[in-house]
Amino acid sequence: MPVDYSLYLVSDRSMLKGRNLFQAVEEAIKGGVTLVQLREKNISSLDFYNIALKMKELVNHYHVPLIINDRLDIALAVDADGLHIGQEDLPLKIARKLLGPGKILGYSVANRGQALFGERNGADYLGAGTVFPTGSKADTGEPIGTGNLQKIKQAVSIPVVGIGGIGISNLEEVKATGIDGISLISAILGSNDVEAASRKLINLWRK
Ligand code: TZP
Ligand code: MG
Repeated sequence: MPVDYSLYLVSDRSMLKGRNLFQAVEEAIKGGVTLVQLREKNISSLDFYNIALKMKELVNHYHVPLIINDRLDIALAVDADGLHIGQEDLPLKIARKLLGPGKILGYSVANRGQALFGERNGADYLGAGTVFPTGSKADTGEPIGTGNLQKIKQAVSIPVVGIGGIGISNLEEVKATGIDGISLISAILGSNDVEAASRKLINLWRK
């Protein structure tokens, strides 16, 4: 089935100010999120596995695919719909081989060269960024801006999603690059009304 990358939520429990992660993700899906990535740092494998198992059941109930950040073993263990890896995670080719051909494999890139490498080595989609400065990830490197985002999109034929600092205020500029979707943390999970924020973003994106 084709994947809808339009509004791609990346999870971050530190944004939730005590709110429940599963509830927040459910609200986001009701508002229009089309894809969910479970991203967990500093957590035991057992906790990650248990959260992933529950998250898969929740998002698949709404026919939304679940992507696991970084951890191939967790993705396989819960039979997630896909895996997202970065420049310092497992080599892309190895991840593709171990994940199998039927799963979605995402790859983080910051320039055209990395994008071409990703396309050649088995990525199904690219997460390009950070597009703008972001407070949600420490080690992003310099923002690439929408000019480079557009260059990345034009260099490859696989879907490209933009990530980093994207929200209502810069959505038009991001959309003008022709990319396939936007990937966000704080504009959704940092909002007091996760469902309303998601609805506003998807409506603007689809306008
Ligand atoms: N990878 C590149 S930027 C980023 C990640 C995970 C953080 C995105 O978060 P936000 O709050 O949407 O800027
Ligand atoms: Mg990673």
